[in-house]
Amino acid sequence: MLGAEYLETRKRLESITGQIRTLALRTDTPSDELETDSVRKSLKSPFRILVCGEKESGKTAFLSSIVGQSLAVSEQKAIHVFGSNVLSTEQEDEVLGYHRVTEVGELELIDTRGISELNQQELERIKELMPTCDYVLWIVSSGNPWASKTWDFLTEARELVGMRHAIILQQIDLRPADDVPILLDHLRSLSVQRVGHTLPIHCVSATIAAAAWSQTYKDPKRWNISGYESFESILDKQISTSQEREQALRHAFNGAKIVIDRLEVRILSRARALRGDKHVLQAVEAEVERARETEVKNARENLNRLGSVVTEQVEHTVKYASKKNGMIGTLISLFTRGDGAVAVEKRLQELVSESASVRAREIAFSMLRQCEQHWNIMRPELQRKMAVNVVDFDARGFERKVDEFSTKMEHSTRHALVLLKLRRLLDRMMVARQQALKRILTLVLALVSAAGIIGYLSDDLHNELPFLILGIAGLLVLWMVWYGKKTKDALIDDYADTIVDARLHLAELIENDYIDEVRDFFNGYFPMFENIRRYLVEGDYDLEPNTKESHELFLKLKAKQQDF
Ligand SMILES: Nc1nc2c(ncn2[C@@H]2O[C@H](COP(=O)(O)OP(=O)(O)OP(=O)(O)O)[C@@H](O)[C@H]2O)c(=O)[nH]1
Ligand SMILES: [Mg+2]
Repeated sequence: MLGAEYLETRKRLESITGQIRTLALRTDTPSDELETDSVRKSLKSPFRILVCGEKESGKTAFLSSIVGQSLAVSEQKAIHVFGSNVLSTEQEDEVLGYHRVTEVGELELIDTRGISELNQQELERIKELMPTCDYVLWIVSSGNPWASKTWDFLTEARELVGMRHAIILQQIDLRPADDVPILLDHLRSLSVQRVGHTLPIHCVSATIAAAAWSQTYKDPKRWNISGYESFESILDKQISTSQEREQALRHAFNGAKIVIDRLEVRILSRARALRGDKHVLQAVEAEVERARETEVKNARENLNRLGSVVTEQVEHTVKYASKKNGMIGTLISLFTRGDGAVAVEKRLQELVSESASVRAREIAFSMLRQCEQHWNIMRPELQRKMAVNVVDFDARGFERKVDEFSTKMEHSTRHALVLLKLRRLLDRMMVARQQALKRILTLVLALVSAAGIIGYLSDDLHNELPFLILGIAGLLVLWMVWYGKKTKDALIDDYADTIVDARLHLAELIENDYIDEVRDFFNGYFPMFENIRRYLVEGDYDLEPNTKESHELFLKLKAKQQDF
């Protein structure tokens, strides 16, 4: 095919520019240099070949044999353009007709009416077309190669076509082979006369070339004999080295080069921006971590506050313990198994864990306020340095953390109280007291019983023994009351001291849980960084293939530069 080599180069350049445009679109990089009509034309414009010659010189037959397709039309127009482009740049009118013929591919073949039958307006129109053509071929038939009108027009139009024209000596099959050198000599001297130098001359026979075409292949022997083979290869070379064509490619190449350079800069600066964003995020995360560790370091104060909830409940618990060890409570416990210490401890646990929950809430809310303040200071700076939107403080998320914190600390305190085994002492003291009182009571009851029995068995109404025994029992009861009160007071005091002493121990027991929960509390920041992290990950995800692609395109483009 005509211009195959050039077309191959152009196709590759077109594909590279297409890829560059896609990448530019994907990375939001302006690619205006590749969107211009001139670039589009440089990469798309078909090869224009225009034929001129006398009537019946074989112009239509010549063009038809190039594509193996009859281009004869019945329309009586001076110019017929045959192209495959749906959007032709040529306007159809009474002088020019456009015919879509897919077989011509990247060519655009322009046939004209015989020169002697063209009026001035039509001649002017042909002259207008000439500078836009890759090649103008002057068709002369071997029967009449000195066709004067053709030579006159050639002379007139020589400035318009520059070096892009040649003579086609058509219908050579009608002449004996010996005549051809004579005709060529004649044509050469004519061209020197008319244009000052010898024009390229190609001897062809459209009839033989037409016979070379078959449905599926082109008979190489006939093609060779027809003269089309050598005509095509010469024209091919000329097209490939054509300055206009080279300039068109260079124009598109330059546009592509500007855009690829811009893309490289863009991708580089994006990579730099992403790296910067990553550092900013890391710095903010480090700052959050520092704030968290400071909070952990200052745990002691809050732990003491939490531990002190146990001392705050001393009064209530002692009151309850006192009730359990009061007269009625003690009497009941003397006759039943008694749950005194268990109930007191249960009450203590309830009171302590409830107020631990309230205290933990206070602590968590103060951490929340601190975090909020901290975020409000960090946020504007972060936003200034980052392209992505930096979210507001996630108060809701942190409130959830407050709930979690207080629930966990409530559980932890309850558990720690169990581990403290405060009940043991109370239990021991209460059991000892109850046993002593039980023994005294038994003795009182025995004395009362003995007094009763003696009184019953004695006939002497004035027997004083039973009354004496009853008196002793009465004294014993009084002593029991005194002893009960004394031991109760001692027991309550001891228990209160134990609880007060437990404060520090409690703080120690909940320390690890407290630190874990503080650390977890600061995880409330995580969702606020999520969109930034996603943005960075997506940026990285795009960046790598984009960088790779832009490098590849750059190299491909560089390689293409060698072609012209
Ligand atoms: N023997 C032979 N005859 C040819 C050849 N090329 C064309 N002819 C004949 O020459 C005549 C004119 O051919 P066309 O191709 O119509 O010539 P044209 O220059 O287009 O003529 P107009 O459009 O009328 O100006 C036709 O009868 C063709 O069959 C050839 O290579 N060899
Ligand atoms: Mg014709």
